[in-house]
Amino acid sequence: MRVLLAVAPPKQTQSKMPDLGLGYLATALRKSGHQVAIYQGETDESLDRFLSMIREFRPALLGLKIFSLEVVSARESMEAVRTEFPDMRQVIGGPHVSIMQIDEFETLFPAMDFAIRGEGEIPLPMLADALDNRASDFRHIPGIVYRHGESWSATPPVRHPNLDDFGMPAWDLMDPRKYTDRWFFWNPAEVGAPIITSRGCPYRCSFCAQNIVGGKRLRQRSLANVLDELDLLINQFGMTDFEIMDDNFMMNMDFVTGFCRGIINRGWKITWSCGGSRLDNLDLPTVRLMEQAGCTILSVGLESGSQRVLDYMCKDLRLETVRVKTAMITRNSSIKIHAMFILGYPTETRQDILKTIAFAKKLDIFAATFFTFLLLPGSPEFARLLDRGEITNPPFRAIRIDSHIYAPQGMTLKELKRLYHRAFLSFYLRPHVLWRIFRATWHRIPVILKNAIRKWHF
Ligand code: B12
Ligand code: SF4
Repeated sequence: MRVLLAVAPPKQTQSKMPDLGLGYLATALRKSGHQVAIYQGETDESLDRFLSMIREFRPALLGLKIFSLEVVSARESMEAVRTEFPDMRQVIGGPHVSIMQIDEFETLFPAMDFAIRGEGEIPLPMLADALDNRASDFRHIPGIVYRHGESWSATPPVRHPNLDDFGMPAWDLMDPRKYTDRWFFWNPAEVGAPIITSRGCPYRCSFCAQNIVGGKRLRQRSLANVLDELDLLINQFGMTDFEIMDDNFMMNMDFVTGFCRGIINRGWKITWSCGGSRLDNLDLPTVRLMEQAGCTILSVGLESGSQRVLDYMCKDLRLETVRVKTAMITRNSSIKIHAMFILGYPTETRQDILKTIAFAKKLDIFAATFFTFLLLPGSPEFARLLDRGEITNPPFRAIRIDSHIYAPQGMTLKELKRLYHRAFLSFYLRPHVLWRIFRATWHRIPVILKNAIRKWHF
C-alpha cells in the first residue's frame, strides 16, 4: 500500500532537520513491502502545498506525526484531507499522541481512523498489512487506538528492546543535504545529519515528557550499527557533520568512548555536536577523546541557577557539579557549551530567576538559551499543575515554540517576559560574548541571512 508519512504543515513550529522518527517508520513499512513517501512541512509551507503533495502521491494511508505544539495544525490538516479524500485512512502517532488519554481522541482529532501510541516501527506496518487485507479486527496490533462499534478501544504500546532490529532511517527519503537551517546557528558546518544512538532515560525531571515516549530504561544501539550509519551518511551523502539527538548521550560512557575511538580509528575527519547530554559522568580524558573525535558543541540542560528549583524539578543535579564540569570542558578543549535554562518554573520567584541569570553569566559556557516554562502535557509537572487546579486544559492554540503562557503564582506574565528579555540581553550584550559569537558565526552570515529572508518572505 502507498503510505505518506508527514508532519502536518506547521504554522507554529519548524522542523529544522530530517525527522528520524518518520525515517525509522519508513524503513519499517518498506520492510513489509509498502511504498512510502515522507513530507516534512516547514513553517513556510501551506496546507495547499501539503494537499497537492497528497494529490500527487495518492496514498491509501496517511500517517501524521503530532507534537503538542502542532495539535491545531494537525487537526486542521486532517479535516481538510478528510474532506478532499474521504476514502483515505488516517493514522496519527508521535509524542503528543503517545501521551493522550483514550477519551481525548474523538474530541481532538475527529477525522482520525487510528492512532498509535509509543514506538511505531512494529505496529504501523501491522496496521498497513491489516488494511491491505481488509481486516476489521485490530486487536493484535500493539499500541493501537481504533474504533470499536460506537466507542474507541486501545491495546498497550510496546517498546522493542533491540534497537538494531529497526535498521536505519530511510535516508534516501529525507536527503540531509537539503537541510541547511542548523539547530545551532553558530555551527560551522553548513549541513549536517541528525542521528540517535539510544532511546530512553532513567532520570525523572519533572518538566520532561520523554519518559512516556522513550521509556525509563536506556536502550542503546550497538556501536557497530551506529558507526555503519555514520559510514552511510559520510559515503553516500557526503555528510561531515552530525547532530546526536539522544535524550542523554552521556549516560553510557563506555558507548561514548567506543563511539569516539570508532571515529578516530576509521580516520574520519568529521565534526559532531550533541543535542542533549548531562555532564555528571564526563571526565577530562573523555573530553579530550571527544574533542579528538570531532565533538564541537555540547548542548546541556542546566535549567536553573537555584538549587532549590533544581531539586523541585527533580533534576538530580548540583550547581557545584555544573560549575566544575563546564569549567573543565571549556578550559581544556575547544568544545563549545550551549546551556539551556527554564525561567518561570512553578514555585519560582523573581529572586530564583535572577539567580539563574547571574549563574548563567558566571559559567564558562559559549552560549545560553532561556525558555519560559512551556505548558506541554506528558510531563509530571503538567499533571501536578492540573491536579492542583492551577491550570485547566492545555491552551493548544496559544502554544508556540517561543510563547510565554505560564507564570508561576505571585508573578505576572508581563513580569516574566521582562525577566526573559533581561536574561538574553544581559547574557549576550557583553563585549567578550559578542566577539566570540561573531568569530564563530561570521562565515555563516550569508546562510543565516538567506534563511531569515526566506522565512520573512513567507
Ligand atoms: C530530537 C528531538 C527534537 C529535535 C527534532 C524533532 C523531530 N523532528 O523529531 C528538535 C531539536 C527540532 C526538537 C524540537 C522540539 N522538541 Co523535541 N525532542 C527530541 C527528542 C530528544 C528525540 C526525538 C527523536 O528523534 N526520537 C526518536 C524517534 C525514533 O522517536 P519519535 O520521533 O518520537 O518517533 C517515534 C514515535 O513517536 C512514533 N511516531 C512518530 N511519528 C509517528 C507518526 C505515526 C503516523 C505513527 C503511527 C507513529 C509515529 O514512532 C516513531 C518511531 O518509534 C525527543 C525526546 C524523545 N525521546 O522522543 C524530544 C521531544 C519529542 N521534544 C519535545 C519538545 C517539547 C520539543 C520542543 C517544543 C522544544 C522546545 N521548547 O523548543 C521543540 C518543538 C518541536 C516541534 N516541531 O514542535 C518533547 C515533546 C513533548 C510533547 N508533548 O510534544 C519531547 C518528548 C522531549 C521532552 N522534553 O519532553 N526536538
Ligand atoms: S530532561 Fe533529559 S535527563 Fe531529564 S528526564 Fe528528560 S531526557 Fe532525561
